[in-house]
Formats: sequence, structure tokens, C-alpha cells
Amino acid sequence: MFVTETVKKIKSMEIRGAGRIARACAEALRRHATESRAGDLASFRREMESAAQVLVATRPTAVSLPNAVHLVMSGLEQAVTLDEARNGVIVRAEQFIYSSQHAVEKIAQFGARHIRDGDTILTHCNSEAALGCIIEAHRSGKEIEVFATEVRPRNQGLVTIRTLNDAGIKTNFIVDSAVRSFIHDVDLVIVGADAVTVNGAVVNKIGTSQVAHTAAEARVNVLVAAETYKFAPRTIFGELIQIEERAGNEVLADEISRSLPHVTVRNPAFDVTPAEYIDLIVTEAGAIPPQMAYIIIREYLGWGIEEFHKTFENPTGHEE
Ligand code: RI2
Repeated sequence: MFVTETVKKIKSMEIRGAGRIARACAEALRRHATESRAGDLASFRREMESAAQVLVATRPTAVSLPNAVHLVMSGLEQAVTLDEARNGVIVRAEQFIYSSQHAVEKIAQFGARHIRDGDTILTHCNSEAALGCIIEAHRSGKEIEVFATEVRPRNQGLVTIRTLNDAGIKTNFIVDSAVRSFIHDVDLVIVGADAVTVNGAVVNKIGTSQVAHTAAEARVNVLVAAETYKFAPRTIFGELIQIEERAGNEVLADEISRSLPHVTVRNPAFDVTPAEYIDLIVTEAGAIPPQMAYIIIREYLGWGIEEFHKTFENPTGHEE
């Protein structure tokens, strides 16, 4: 089953990166709707809802995932026949996948304008939105150089340096702890995002906040490349972004851990960079200061808010 396969690949991080995860889930729901053998609307809804739940539970931090699933599932809302429901899901999934890819391209164009000829850029982890900006600047003829971190423990930096190398961009590969040693060689930091909260804080790969703090201390600008569907509507109502803590054996082999009974490995996959360390968030709708996150949530993800109001006013969800 395609949904089960997608879940496995996301959990094992064969499919990773907030945007890719979101598109993979939209595609899984599209396939699920296409292949469903449900005989009536009610059972189709049930099937789709349980698939959506399983997909949302794969990784807890990247808000792009529930946002994409919510958008695709909204195709069911107005449906009165099985065909309408199936079609609604398929159309929304295709729309999301198309607009997500388009968003990454637009961000690359907008972000590249913030990179000057001769700039040295530092990036952390592997973000297609962030790399898009760097590659677009190079493509437009700007001479640039990159510092890319290793990104312990999953080494996503290896994916980044391969992409940069293939694009012919001069790249320095450094361990995560070397960022402060090189920050004075850097003109601009560009990273991606897994979630952006209403107060403009950015949740991204563990270590991002240290990078941003170091950059702030050195007066180096930090640019975040994030599609609008990475913004988290429910943070308006105080919901916190859950930080995924992954298995300890990603950091320390089990046999070593077993020999150290007093040692516990902690492995949070993400951290929170406060808005004060971020200069701009580049979205497909344009670049905004992080303090304007509320506007993006309101304008682009308003459905989350309206829905929350409905539940809040009528918590049982029953018609009055
Ligand atoms: P794009 C990744 O998470 C990284 O934290 C990266 O910065 C972020 O998603 C955004 O990536 P992980 O899946 O959507 O590697 O820009 O844990 O590709």
C-alpha cells in the first residue's frame, strides 16, 4: 500500500526535508483516493481520514506535513457523492504538489536577489528552499562561495555538498562546531525551516539556533527560506511546536550505549531560533521580517484559524 510505504520512507528519513515530506503525503493521499475500493461516501471518508492520521503522525515537527494533509483533505468537505469526494482529494493533492514546487522556485528567485556578487554564504542542514536561493544566485552569474555544515547526527550536510558540487559552486565542508571559527569569512547565512511560529521564531534542524546566534554576534544577516505552508496557524492559539526527539543510536551505537549504563543519549532533531536572530524570511509571497509571520498565517492559512474558532465556540462539533 502506497500510504504504508510513504510512512516507512518518512520515518526512516529516506524521504526527508519539510517540503518533500509534505509533497510525499499529498501524493500518498492522491494515490489512496485513486485506488480506494470504498463503496460509499461514508466509508471513503473513513478510509481517507485514517490514512491522513497515519501520515500526520510520521514526524511531529515539520508543520508543512499537517498543513498539506489538511489542504488535501479539505477536498472532501463539500462532497455529497463518492465521485465528488474522490475527485476533490485528487484535485487538491495535485494543486498542492504543483504550488509547492512552484513556491520553491519563486523563493529561489527572491532569495537569490539578497545574495551579492562575491558573497560567501553559510548554510546548515539540507533545505531545498535554501539551496534553491544559492543555486539561483550562482546560475545568474554571481561568483559565490559556500560553507556547509556536516549536520550531526544524520549528516544531511553530505547531501548539501553533493548538490553544491554538482552545481559547480565552490564549497567548504565544516563540522558543526566550526561555525564560529569561520563566521567572519561569511557574508550571509541561509537556512530552511520546518516550522515558523506566529512570533516569527523558526524551528529548523538542531544547531540552527547556534548558527543564528553566532551570526547575530558577528553582525552577519540570517535569511530563512520558507514556503507559506511552513507557517503554523495553531501557534496563534498557543499551541507549541513539538520538537522531535529521535533514537539515541543515531548519535551513539547501541553497543557503546550498553556499556555506559549511566549515560543517556539525547537527540532532539530540531531547535528554535528566536525572531531577533532572523533578518528576513523569504516566502513565495515575498520576503518578510519574521515579526510579520502573523500576516502570512492570516492571509495564506486563514482556514486553520476559522476552523479553530468553530471548535472553540462549539467544542462538541455538533450542530446547534
Ligand atoms: P526544505 C529538514 O528537516 C531540515 O531541517 C531543513 O532545513 C528543513 O527540513 C526544510 O527543508 P529533516 O527532514 O523543505 O532533514 O527546505 O529533519 O527542503
